[in-house]
Amino acid sequence: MKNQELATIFYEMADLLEILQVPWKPNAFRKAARTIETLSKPIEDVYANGGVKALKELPGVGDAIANKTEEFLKTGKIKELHELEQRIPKGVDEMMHIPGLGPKKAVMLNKELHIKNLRDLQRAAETGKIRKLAGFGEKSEQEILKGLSLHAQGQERKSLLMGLDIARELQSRLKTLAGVERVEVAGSVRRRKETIADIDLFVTSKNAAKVMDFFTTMSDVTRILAKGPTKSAVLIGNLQADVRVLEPKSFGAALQYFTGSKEHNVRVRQIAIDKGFKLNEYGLFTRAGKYVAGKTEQDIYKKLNLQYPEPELRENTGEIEAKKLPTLIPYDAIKGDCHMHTRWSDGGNTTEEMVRAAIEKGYEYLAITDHSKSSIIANGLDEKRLLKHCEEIDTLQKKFPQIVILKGSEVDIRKDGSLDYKPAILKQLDIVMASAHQRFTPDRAAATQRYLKVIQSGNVTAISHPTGRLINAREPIDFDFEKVAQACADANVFLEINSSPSRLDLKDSLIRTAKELNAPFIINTDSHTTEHLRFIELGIAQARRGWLEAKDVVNTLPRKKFLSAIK
Ligand code: DGT
Ligand code: CA
Ligand code: ZN
Repeated sequence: MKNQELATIFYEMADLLEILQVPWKPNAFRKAARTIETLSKPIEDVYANGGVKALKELPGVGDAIANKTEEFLKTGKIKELHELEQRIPKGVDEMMHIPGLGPKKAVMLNKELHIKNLRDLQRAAETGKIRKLAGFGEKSEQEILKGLSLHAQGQERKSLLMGLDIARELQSRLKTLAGVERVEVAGSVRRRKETIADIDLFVTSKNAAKVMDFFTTMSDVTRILAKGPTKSAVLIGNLQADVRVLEPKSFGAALQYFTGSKEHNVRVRQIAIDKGFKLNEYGLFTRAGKYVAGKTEQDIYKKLNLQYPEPELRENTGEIEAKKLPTLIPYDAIKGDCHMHTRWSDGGNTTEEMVRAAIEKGYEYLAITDHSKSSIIANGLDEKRLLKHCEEIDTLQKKFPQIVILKGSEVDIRKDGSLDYKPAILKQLDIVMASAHQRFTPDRAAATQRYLKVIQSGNVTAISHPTGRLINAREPIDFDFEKVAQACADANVFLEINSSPSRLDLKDSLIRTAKELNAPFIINTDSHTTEHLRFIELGIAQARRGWLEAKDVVNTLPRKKFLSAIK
């Protein structure tokens, strides 16, 4: 699967074009990169099945980008990227990827301080050289240091979406091999952790050698890290994937062991010892070494007199002690997606295309929530366009009676805690998602007050991506989360679990905190194309990691009950 590799190239080209101040092209490349990185099927398959024409049907992919994609798939590289790289001073490209630095600042640092790599940058920031430059200050120096450390983390851990996509692709390939019986994914991917370091795959097969040969010679392997008789590791793009071949008799034990987390396993192993057993990746044994269980995970937990914990719960955060574990919200429980964008603001599809895609997903309802007027770069709607958009939705509702189309908005929260539209306008909408997109002064008390004012205004249904973090790229807004969650519980304002792979906001631990305060939840995708509707799975995964049940999440309700719940 070459999606990530190609998307990375296009992002890179966008950045370089931006440094060269080429107009609009950077955004076109970014849009295409986003489409490709979130595509559910391998880009090479799209091309193999339909050629350049099929590529051009992807949102944001036109002639030029389709041809570049073809060039990449045929030759493994894109000539223009290398040409662009020649034109950019050394170090600028690397620097502009640091959160808090853009292309302009990166160019300046190179020009004025001759910074040629991240090590230079770190040293310059630490020794107070940057604050002396025009346009920089002590604060931007601090931000650069913080950005450098965020960047260092980002280099190691990949998004759950990428982990899941590649793991599933590898799983389905391995399943087609003759002699292979079971293939399972373990590790942090199985626990649906928000970021992952690598992919851990487990196979039962009578012909281990064949599995090893196949795995290390797949066309998208960029490097073979290890190849042994029953265990191999490769890089796919820059993501490591490990595979092990096991005996059926110890399959459950290995799955349990390698699913982790390590902290969970330490506890389970201690319990085994306390009960007179020994537990390892080969099975559960008596002290004398007699095999007791190991074929399935359930057998092992049962023999230890423990409830079976779903993988998402295995973090040693109370799942062992809990009197009764929650019945986690099922992956198919969501009945409608209530946060998505169309071409009216910054989405890539028309309203009708989004509606059709929601119907195809089997939803009973959806909400269209384009941006409000303060989101200028996102082409936010002023009042006039908002009302026009509502008319379009009325027309579509007649055309598609099988689904309820809610008129909504993702409304910006302003500095004084007021909303971007007047209450009289908001009253005409079915659903109002309030978003803090702008980060005013970083003042905890003011940020908390701002949220409280919004929640108590009586004009909003939910708070979107409440902490505003971007994984590995942007810190969350600093505010008193418990106070805000409590206010949501009191005012029946929903906290969104935003499923966008770079957000996953709220994250697992905050979901759990809010649940303990009885705050209500809604899980949405914040889709910008029809393809993004599949992100819902990631949001549900985080909800499960936050111990939520279906009843905690309003959009598990069937349409009638849902509509009265959000009134
Ligand atoms: P990751 O890869 O950092 O996203 O997270 P994991 O949990 O997938 O960690 P990984 O790949 O290093 O190991 C997979 C599982 O194997 C881990 O969750 C638990 C188990 N494991 C690995 N090393 C140890 C260890 O030293 N002790 C115990 N008890 N379990 C381990
Ligand atoms: Ca792992
Ligand atoms: Zn949005």
